[in-house]
Amino acid sequence: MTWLQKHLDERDLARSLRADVREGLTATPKRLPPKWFYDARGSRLFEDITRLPEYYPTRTERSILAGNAQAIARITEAKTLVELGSGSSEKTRLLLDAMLRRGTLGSFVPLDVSESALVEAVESLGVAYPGLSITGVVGDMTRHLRQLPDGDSRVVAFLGGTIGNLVPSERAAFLGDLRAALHPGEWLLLGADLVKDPAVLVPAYDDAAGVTAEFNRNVLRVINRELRADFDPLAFEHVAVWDAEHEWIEMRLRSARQQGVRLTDLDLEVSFAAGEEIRTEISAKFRRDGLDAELSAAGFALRHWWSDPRGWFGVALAQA
Ligand code: AVJ
Repeated sequence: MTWLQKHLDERDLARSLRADVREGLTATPKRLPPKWFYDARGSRLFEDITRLPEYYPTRTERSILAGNAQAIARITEAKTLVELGSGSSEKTRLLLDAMLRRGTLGSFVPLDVSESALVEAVESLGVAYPGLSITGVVGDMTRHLRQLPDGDSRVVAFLGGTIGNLVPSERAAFLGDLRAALHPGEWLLLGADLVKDPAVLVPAYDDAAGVTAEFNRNVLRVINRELRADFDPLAFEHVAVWDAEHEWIEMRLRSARQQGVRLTDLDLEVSFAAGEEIRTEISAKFRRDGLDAELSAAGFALRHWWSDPRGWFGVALAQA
């Protein structure tokens, strides 16, 4: 059986896009939040990224989950699996299979801002897992955690390293809210990309085929369409830099020349100096100890930690 719960509609999304773009493009330095990459084309480009030779996180996390899904099912005895930012829910199948084999699991609750991606995932999972109750929640994981369906023995999976899109203060707020939404004893399964040689990190965000560059520029195409703006995406260069102090990758779009952009629906004109950059994403990289401290500060206890042989990606299982 499948269900859909909506906490966001087109109008909420349009409103928050307008606010984010106005705020970000009138700030110094300019910035745009990464959540607006993911329209249908952006989601497809991200799927392409996950298959690039340089982009190791997805396949590394998948190998960790494949090797430990059974242990995760045994330790958590999950009755409900919640997945935040589920996208296509592909890696989730590893967890669902293990939890179903264990015999504890009754429901799956994927949450995503993209209704189309969610509906697609819910429908294909509904066919693959006919005995499972699946409730798709259209929502923003930083705003709608309290509206997650209540249950018992829930495991909240937040995979892919998406926690790295948040700066430390945002992570503290997010983890605190998540802890507050859970009952003591429930679980967080968290995937985090780890600090490593920048010679590995940077190409993962600046691939030879230019897919990440197109993904990055896609936010400008989204703004053009949704806010009737006239960005020339090809007049912005893709930039990926390793910030060693903050231990995060920063993606930026660098204006190739002095130019003006009109955003009709915001009644806003924005000018760019030659070489001026918009920060479009941070992707923070973690160390086990740092993550342990952040989890503890939010009221979670780190119970298990799995990594790959090269120590490139970490999966934490923490208990509320
Ligand atoms: C989906 C946020 C985990 O940070 O690695 C991939 C997004 N950006 N390439 C990441 C992304 C550029 C990705 N996350």
